[in-house]
Amino acid sequence: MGLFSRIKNMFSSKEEEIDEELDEEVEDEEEEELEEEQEEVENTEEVESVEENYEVEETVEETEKIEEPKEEVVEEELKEEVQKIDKKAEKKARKEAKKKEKEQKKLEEVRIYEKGLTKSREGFVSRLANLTNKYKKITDDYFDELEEILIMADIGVNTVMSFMDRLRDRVKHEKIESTEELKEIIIDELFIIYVNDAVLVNKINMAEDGPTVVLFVGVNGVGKTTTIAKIASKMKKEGKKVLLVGGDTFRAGAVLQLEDWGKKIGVDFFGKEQGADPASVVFDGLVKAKEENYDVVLIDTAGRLQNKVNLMNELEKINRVIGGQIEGGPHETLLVIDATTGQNGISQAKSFKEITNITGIVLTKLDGTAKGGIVLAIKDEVDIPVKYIGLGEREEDLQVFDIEKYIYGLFKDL
Ligand SMILES: Nc1nc2c(ncn2[C@@H]2O[C@H](COP(=O)(O)OP(=O)(O)O)[C@@H](O)[C@H]2O)c(=O)[nH]1
Ligand SMILES: [Mg+2]
Repeated sequence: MGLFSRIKNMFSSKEEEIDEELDEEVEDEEEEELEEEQEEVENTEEVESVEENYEVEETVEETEKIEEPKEEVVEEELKEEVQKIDKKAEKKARKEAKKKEKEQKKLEEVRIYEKGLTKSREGFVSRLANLTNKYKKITDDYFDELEEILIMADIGVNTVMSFMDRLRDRVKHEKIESTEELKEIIIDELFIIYVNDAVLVNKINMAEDGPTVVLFVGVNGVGKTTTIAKIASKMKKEGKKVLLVGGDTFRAGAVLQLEDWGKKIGVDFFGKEQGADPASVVFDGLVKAKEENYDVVLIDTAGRLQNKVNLMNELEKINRVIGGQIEGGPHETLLVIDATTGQNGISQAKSFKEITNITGIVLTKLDGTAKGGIVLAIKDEVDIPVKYIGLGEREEDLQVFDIEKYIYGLFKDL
């Protein structure tokens, strides 16, 4: 079975699988509870034996008084029994609710990918499907059209070229004749472009001790500030103490925009007036973060790419300030790219990679393009892991990037 078939099976039978997973979790919990109960029983037994002794003494002394207190004891025991049963029912209901919640969350994530990739599915993926119907047999014309579709999908010319070479090789060696048969191989090969022996890191690198510093870079309008707000809100929900730092002091309103986001999501903000030196804002922000024990500091920056040297100097200065304040910082430098800008976004990634150490990419607005192939081009042409993707404007639409959900979301109807 091909890679894609496995992924497809995984998600279309997702509900069953989640059930199994959850059952296992619930079983573990049940075991723990059983142990707890056993302990409780042991404790109760001890108490009872003490009571018995006590009763015996009493019996010897005052026989007549026995009746009354014993009834009380029985009543008490009954009450306890009822309470235990109530507690058990309550626990069970809680467990069920928890199970349902987890199930919902996992399905919701797959759904967000499906929904966010609708335009791409209706765009380049449906062109792929039509191609298979148009050509039943693999011909040179078929290959030409396939190449064009993939290039149009923002996969990138170089990536498509080497992809086509591999595909032609496989067709020859495996003696594949029908386009239907090739369809799945195409998806597998696209998947391989991304995975390609690399260890897939999509987790944010967190500091072991002290605040984790994440620097956000990228040109104007790509979605830096809103991405910071979405990530901050997620981290806050995980119980982290988050500080937003308004390092984009260049544009009017940029500082205020981040401050407003902070208020909206209930996360602290540090910033100065428009025009202030970004490095000094970062410096003072980090002093505050250390003094007040923040877990995570998310720094917004201005993205003026028209002057590369300027931008490089500014980022260098900011990096020096961070490194001087926080050992090992910045722990991540995330480049934000707008997926709707296609090859332009790829050029931005290459430029930024030259001027600073980018550790991950946030690819926003994938919901807004019919050419969702840019993820593959980034991997192949820039070789920086995509850590988050934006599949819409809501907070939950920013998802940790998952290649399997992505491939499923794109090709599920093929
Ligand atoms: N549809 C869509 N819109 C997005 C996404 N991410 C950001 N945006 C929008 O892009 C616009 C610019 O975002 P902003 O954060 O101000 O960009 P910045 O200049 O890089 O800070 C805003 O209207 C955002 O709501 C996404 O994943 N999908
Ligand atoms: Mg901004």
